[in-house]
Amino acid sequence: MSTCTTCPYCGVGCGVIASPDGTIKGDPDHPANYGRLCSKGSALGETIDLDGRLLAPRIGGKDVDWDSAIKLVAHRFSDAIRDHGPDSIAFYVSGQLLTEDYYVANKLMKGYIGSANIDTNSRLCMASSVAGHKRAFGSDTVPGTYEDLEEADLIVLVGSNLAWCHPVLHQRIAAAKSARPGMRVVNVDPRRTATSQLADLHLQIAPDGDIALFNGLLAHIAAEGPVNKAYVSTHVNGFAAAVAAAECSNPRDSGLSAESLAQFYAMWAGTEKVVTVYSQGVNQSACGSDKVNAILNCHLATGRIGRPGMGPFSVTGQPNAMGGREVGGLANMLANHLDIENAEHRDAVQAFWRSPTICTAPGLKAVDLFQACAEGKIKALWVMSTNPAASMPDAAGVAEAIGHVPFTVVSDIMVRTDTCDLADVLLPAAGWGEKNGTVTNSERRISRQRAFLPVPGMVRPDWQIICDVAREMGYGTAFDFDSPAAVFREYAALSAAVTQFGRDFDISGLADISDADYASFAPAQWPIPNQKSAGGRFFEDGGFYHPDGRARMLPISAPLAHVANGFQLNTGRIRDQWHTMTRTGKSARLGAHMAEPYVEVHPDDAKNLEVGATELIEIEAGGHRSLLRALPTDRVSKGALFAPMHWTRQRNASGPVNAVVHTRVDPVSGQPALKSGRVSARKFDAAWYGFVATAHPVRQYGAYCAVARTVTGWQAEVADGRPLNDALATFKVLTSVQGGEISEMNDRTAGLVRIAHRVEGKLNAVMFCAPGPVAVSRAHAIALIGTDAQVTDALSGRARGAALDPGATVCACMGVGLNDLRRAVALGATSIDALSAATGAGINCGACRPELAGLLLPATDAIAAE
Ligand SMILES: Nc1nc2c(c(=O)[nH]1)N[C@H]1C(S)=C(S)[C@@H](COP(=O)(O)OP(=O)(O)OC[C@H]3O[C@@H](n4cnc5c(=O)[nH]c(N)nc54)[C@H](O)[C@@H]3O)O[C@H]1N2
Ligand SMILES: Nc1nc2c(c(=O)[nH]1)N[C@H]1C(S)=C(S)[C@@H](COP(=O)(O)OP(=O)(O)OC[C@H]3O[C@@H](n4cnc5c(=O)[nH]c(N)nc54)[C@H](O)[C@@H]3O)O[C@H]1N2
Ligand code: SF4
Ligand SMILES: [Mo]
Repeated sequence: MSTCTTCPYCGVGCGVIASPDGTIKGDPDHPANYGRLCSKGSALGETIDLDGRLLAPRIGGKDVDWDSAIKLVAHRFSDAIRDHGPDSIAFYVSGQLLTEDYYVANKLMKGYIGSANIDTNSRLCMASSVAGHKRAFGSDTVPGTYEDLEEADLIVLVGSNLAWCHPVLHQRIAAAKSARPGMRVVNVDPRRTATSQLADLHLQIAPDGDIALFNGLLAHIAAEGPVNKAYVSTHVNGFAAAVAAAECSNPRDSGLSAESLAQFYAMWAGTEKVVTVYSQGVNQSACGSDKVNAILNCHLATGRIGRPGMGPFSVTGQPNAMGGREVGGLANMLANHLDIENAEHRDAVQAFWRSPTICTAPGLKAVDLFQACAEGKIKALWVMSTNPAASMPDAAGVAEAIGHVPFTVVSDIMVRTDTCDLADVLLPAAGWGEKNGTVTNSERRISRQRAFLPVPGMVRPDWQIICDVAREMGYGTAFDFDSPAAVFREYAALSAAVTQFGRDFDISGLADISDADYASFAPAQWPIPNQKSAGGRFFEDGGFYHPDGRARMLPISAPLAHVANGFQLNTGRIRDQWHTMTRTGKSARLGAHMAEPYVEVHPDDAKNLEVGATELIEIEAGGHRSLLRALPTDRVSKGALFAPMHWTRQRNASGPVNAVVHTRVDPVSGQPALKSGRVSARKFDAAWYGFVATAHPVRQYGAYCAVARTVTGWQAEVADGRPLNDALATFKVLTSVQGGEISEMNDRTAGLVRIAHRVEGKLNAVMFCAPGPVAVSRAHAIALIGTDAQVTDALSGRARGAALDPGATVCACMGVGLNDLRRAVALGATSIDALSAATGAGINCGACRPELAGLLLPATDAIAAE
């Protein structure tokens, strides 16, 4: 039997049809994706095994029963409240919790413990958008819908690598563009990315040049005419001051040429139907909130908002980033888009909850929260569904800070993560496919996640774990829910109880939803004031949420350029991994796209650092360092580096890249500036490099050791600064092999060592070591593991005869490699469709199509993994 559910990764919120045997298909009826899925969604079936799962509660590393774990957690929290007050407790939660989980966590902290020290990883993700929306609209409202992207004549993607991070939206835009060739796409990003390939114009902006760019646009709009005077005079305050401030900015501070600016301004001003999509290149900045308002100003001035095909569109990252904002998951918000600072709001929520208390002031935001941990102010911490020891800036400092907290609880689905490793108590949560609830996507659409797998071991859904702890703390009936439907009903009833405040978020129409209706709930966009009317756009006719009903344009100044030493470190995502890789890292197919952490560096900088392609770069800041594979490319500008955020201590011996990212935040939103670290960089002096393929997990060894799953087991890329004195001993440490036959080939003059291990006639592990980066076919070595291949073949390092090395995987679904594609290009393929026909690449989920397009460009433009 198959089940309709929702993908647990990005904020597109695609509908998925899943079967217990792991078969995954796109849901043709879901309005987010109409049947499409990207590579991560398609590979969900490969990530639901129980390998590495946390299946029982643990205290101090030992399995215990639930009763002992819940009692300990509740009593330690209650003791901390009694001895040090409510603010000595902190929850750090996640946009990957379901709405029901999030609602009860927030209710417990804000209404019962009586503190607002609950913040979420959305602080690292959406906080600047929330702040910008609230300043402009009086509410945290995303006005548009996905259809606007298809109806627009111009789409501007600012700080968004949509092709890799919201692939199904990217595909929807690509399809609309090929159906309507007049549609244009502009990409604003200091880096050339897979998304740039869809764009008619890539504006390779200076880091944080966005305000200069959009202030210049506003000044242009004011001077050249497309101001919507009727809209502004009826619905908008602050026009004159915003324009005056914009006129003080120099658009050239964006780093763009006068020609590019003129082209972009003419395009934007001259196109009524324009959508400006923005993401982390905007939010994750020390001036992120101001960037958001600089963009919103242009849409408000032209009245291009809330009508089909136009509007600002902040795309959310996590599957329930939007839901978390609705339930008040951030330390400075209350449930239902109500405000902590507003006494009437507080009273109404407290009255509805009939709670003994309610927080009266905003709590600690993520960076401050972990700072308070470091300072000993937090006596008990509960981390749920997020991995801050890897994903927070200054990750090493955060890990140390968690170590300072006398009592740390982590709810996760995995036993080992960088954060789980620091916990006193681990609570096993039900994962995707095992639990029920709702999520809200980027276009405000609420969809059900439904269970389709048996619940393994002792795991419980997060909402239930939170309620168990709350009950044990003595908050009894307020947490006596017997199902996620019951939690959802209360949440919707809260929405009904506070309609007098007239907030944008309204799901009062669901207050009486029955269990059966909840079970069969079809995706619906809020507002849902009653069951018959749902969805739509906001603000076409004004109706903003400031007390006077008008929007506010804000005077925004561009940040002062400051000269700094070293390299600017930009960070972000790759197509086939999700965050800290606890789930996507299980799929060999996804791992094959990019199997190790890397850093994009401009070829001139690489030359100056004397680092060759595939050598290692050591980046350093604040006494911490990270080792990454060098990828010289002019996709980044001189002086800039780009590294993906995904690799953690579990997968790279040198630890997460966030160890070297600073904790600078946006003063308005508290969101960290994760895209603009300052680091020094040098070549890592490796005495040797190695590559290992094995049937079994790798034990990390050496300064650099990046491990990944393969179709036949595991692989590791290794390097160390100390000489390789005993290759065999090193091989045994890495592979943990015992018994069997070992064959070693040594070329002492060239410093080459090759080792193969066979057990009962089957190849179990191979290792290749060399003084420089190891040049053997990874695909060949991996393919031989578990086969009866001869030692000479295994140690030859490349395929014999006609079998050619496919190269790094580009198409994860069909397993097509870069070399396969290059060969097809060499044989005459000149279009994406021809490449697909020749190799099979791109025929399933289509997420690699931007990379296929890149391969058809001149060599230096290719975006695929090299
Ligand atoms: N494959 C994959 N998809 C994901 C995720 C994942 O882990 N993997 N995570 C999800 C989550 S939670 C999120 S938040 C989203 C993030 O989605 P995106 O925001 O699209 O992804 P990022 O790679 O973080 O950053 C986007 C771009 O911002 C650019 N940038 C850096 N500095 C600036 C600047 O000053 N100005 C401008 N204009 N651009 C700049 C970077 O070069 C980068 O290409 O992705 C979601 N989707
Ligand atoms: N340098 C840099 N750092 C960044 C970013 C960046 O662009 N650059 N982006 C930031 C952004 S936007 C985000 S959103 C964060 C994301 O960072 P994190 O939230 O830390 O990353 P995840 O790997 O998604 O962590 C989710 C954790 O929850 C666990 N989990 C999965 N399902 C469940 C469940 O159902 N219940 C429970 N209890 N646990 C579960 C997973 O195993 C995993 O350990 O990273 C931020 N950090
Ligand atoms: S675009 Fe991909 S990752 Fe995002 S929801 Fe859809 S299938 Fe999942
Ligand atoms: Mo995010």
